[in-house]
Amino acid sequence: MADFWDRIQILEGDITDLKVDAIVNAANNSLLGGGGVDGAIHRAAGPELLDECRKMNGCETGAAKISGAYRLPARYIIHTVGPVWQGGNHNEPELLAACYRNTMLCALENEVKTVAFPAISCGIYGFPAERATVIAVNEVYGFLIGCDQIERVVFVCFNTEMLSIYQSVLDTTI
Ligand code: AR6
Repeated sequence: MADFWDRIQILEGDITDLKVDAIVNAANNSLLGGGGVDGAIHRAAGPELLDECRKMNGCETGAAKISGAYRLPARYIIHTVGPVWQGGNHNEPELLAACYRNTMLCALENEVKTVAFPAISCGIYGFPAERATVIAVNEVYGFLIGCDQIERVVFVCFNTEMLSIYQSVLDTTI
């Protein structure tokens, strides 16, 4: 087993390039694709992904559902639906925390050992990046403490600004 701190990593890049057991998709309730990372994942995985997603009956905000990854180097995609930011008084923090927890539970149930997350809700859904990052890091950290099966969690940042937010949250909150 790797040292605990080696189990949480951050990197700047495109999540569709990662060869991990599961990448996480920041999807919408329909699970039928969209813009942002969702669009990138569907484009890279190919049309078979949409065929499978059509049979999944959507996904509630805060929940997570797993599919195959088709043409991606990953084995699975775990789709989760983050909250749309509406000012912070509409349960957004709790719903975002639920996305991370339910995704980790889904990973556990499917014997996934390595998972890569994008910054759920931080793009089109408008969640303030620092607040979202604190939630992401705390939920994943708390989960990993009680779980040996998941060996590595990667937070994938799409640009340098997001990378430095994750870096400072990791340096200060845990
Ligand atoms: N790899 C890693 N991160 C990425 C990539 C990528 N290829 N592309 C974008 N990001 P967003 P949301 C980052 O908007 O806010 C879709 O239409 C991006 O810079 O993808 O949860 C869905 O269908 C940002 O930091 O997801 C929903 O309707 C983060 O991923 C809606 O957008 C999340 O941005 C979900 O919005």
